[in-house]
Amino acid sequence: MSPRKIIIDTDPGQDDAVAILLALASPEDIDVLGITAVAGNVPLPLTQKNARIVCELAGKTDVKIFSGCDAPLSRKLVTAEHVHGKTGLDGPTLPDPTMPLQDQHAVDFIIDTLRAEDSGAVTLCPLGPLTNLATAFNKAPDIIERVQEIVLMGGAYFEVGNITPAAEFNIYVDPEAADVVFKSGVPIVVMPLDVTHKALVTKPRNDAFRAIGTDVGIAVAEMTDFFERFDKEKYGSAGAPLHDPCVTAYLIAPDLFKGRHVNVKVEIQSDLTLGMTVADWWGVTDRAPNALFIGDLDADGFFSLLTERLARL
Ligand SMILES: [Ca+2]
Repeated sequence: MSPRKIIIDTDPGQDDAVAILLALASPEDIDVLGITAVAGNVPLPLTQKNARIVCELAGKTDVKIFSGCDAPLSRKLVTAEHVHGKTGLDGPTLPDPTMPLQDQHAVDFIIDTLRAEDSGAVTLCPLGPLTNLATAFNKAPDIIERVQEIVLMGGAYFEVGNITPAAEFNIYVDPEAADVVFKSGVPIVVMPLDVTHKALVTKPRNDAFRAIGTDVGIAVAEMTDFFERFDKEKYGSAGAPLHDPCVTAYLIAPDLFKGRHVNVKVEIQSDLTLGMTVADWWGVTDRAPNALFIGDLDADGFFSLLTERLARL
């Protein structure tokens, strides 16, 4: 099989960085057509810069990186420096990037790519708020039916919220954009907190990254070290959850994951539960399934895949 063509839409973020590194380390499985940055964990000037820092760390300076939307469709941007640090990539000391940012807007790159490639040949992989995707779908509805699949990190159901009691960060930041995406009719695979909170970087797993001994291995160990203090304090968990790498790992090894085809709707009105992903896990409504909502993963298999692939960079 030829590698799957993808666009990574991202707001790096330490876990975004690891997701990108996994994709770039896996050319036999994944062909990264471009990386589009969006405002999220930190403001856009930092997310586009961090995307370039990560590609340079991987030694992949030919990857095309685009800057996208700097604010949600109709709300004020909420960021997450309390989790990711001031730069979004706090932890390792990494040099400022010298590789270029493309001139084209991320939204136009998404539109042009979907029109230029065969219909059904491109998968979209959002790792942040869904603003760039929704803007592209609103601007060019003809591209919607050309998307092969959307594999995204976002939402939560049994694990409930991390930014509010009801909502996960990516969906909460731009619930209207998430609503557009979940109503689009494109096949969607969702990596909610329900599964990402099972992908924990325990001490032995962090040691395994460090033991790779390369710049990439050490940087990933330092990033997950930094990231972990927040989750240890908040959840009392054994380490940092690697949210976004679940997306790129799914593209390589879908058998590591288990979920259900269910209906998912995004709350866009209530102040109390804004951005909640209401997943009909028990099939108690007649709403048609629109997403494969993942609930479990083989965590050991996931970390061995990740460590083995990162060692290639
Ligand atoms: Ca992210």
